[in-house]
Amino acid sequence: MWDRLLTDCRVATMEPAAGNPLGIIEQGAVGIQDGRIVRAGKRTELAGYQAREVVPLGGAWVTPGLVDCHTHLIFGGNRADEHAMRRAGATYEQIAEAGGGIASTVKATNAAETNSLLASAAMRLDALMRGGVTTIEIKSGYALDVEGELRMLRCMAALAASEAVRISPTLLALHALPPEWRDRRTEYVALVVEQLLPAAADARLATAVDAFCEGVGFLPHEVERLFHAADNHGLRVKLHAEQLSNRGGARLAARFNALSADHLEHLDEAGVAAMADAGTVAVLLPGAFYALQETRKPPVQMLRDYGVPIAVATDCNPGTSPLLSPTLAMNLACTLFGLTPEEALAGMTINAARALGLEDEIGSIAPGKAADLAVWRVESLAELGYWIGHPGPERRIFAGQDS
Ligand code: DI6
Ligand code: FE
Repeated sequence: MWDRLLTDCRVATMEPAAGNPLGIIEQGAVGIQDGRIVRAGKRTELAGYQAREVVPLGGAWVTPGLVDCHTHLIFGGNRADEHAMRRAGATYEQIAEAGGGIASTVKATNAAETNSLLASAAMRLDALMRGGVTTIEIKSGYALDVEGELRMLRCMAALAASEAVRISPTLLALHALPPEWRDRRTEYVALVVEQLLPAAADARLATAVDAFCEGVGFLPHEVERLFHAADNHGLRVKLHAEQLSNRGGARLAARFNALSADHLEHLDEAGVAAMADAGTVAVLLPGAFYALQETRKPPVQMLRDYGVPIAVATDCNPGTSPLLSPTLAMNLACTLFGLTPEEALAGMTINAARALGLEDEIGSIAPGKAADLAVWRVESLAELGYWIGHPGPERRIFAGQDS
């Protein structure tokens, strides 16, 4: 006997079939057992199965729970003051050079008690979860010393234990050079590569490693050292690449079989081709594009032409994307980057799962996968990327349970 049978619903399995890219099942039903999906199909096909609880959904849409595959959710303070400075004409780089930007969040993060860091992150997490998120990637990167970065990773483990959400922890090892290391770049990279990364890997606190490959961040040869170390410690890699300029980051990431390259506004054809060959997912972050009032868009058509899977994420962070709504990220991806509503939905489900290396576990409604689902009271799926900040699903099901 199954635990639950969701019935009288329309299901977007996100398992593509011929002529049915979203794997839609009209008049569908979904069987759940031990927190996993046992079967999805026509309600008539599933009618013969017994379930302890039958949940009629009155024609609502069921999708996989949303996957936010790129966030910097944990940080102290916020940067509303910079929002004002930017309105007065300052650029992100100018603010960073004047000691604001990431450096100011690092100060606030390191000054915060662990409990208050957790409380503020939980508040943001709650907003994203109410928006339909059932899996979230969180990056460290706002401590910039060994103990502090490990503390950020431990906060992720604590949130995973206390909240009804799956957390994919990423060590954002090379985010910004701390000012006190200004004249010792190489030594800082060595500290990260030789001490921080091995400590995080040994303690199993992170599953992937990331870096900010940019003029205001780290250069490709520095990122390469980090990626070699990640390989040696069995950690997957991801990269903030070609956000503000083209540094060849996407090609570098692809050479290391990266799970994803993220941002990509300045991505060129060589980068797209390399990503296609490596199966690296393109993670688009329209919240940062919007907040920075960028004008150069990622090459979406070229990504499509080369068959690079496209994901969409909030990039929730205090500096460039204070975005707390997954469906608003989908809307922005459609409106600003020209994704179709279907692409935006795939971008926050199956392709986001791929960007985390979790495509066997989550991201679509298929037998054996986690029963992480969202039930939407909408007429059509296009509404998810249509409302400018949809309030979220009517029900959010995590590991088979309403939460
Ligand atoms: N790229 C971003 O958009 C964020 N980090 C990064 O590497 C910005 C982080 C911040 O400004 O606090
Ligand atoms: Fe980011």
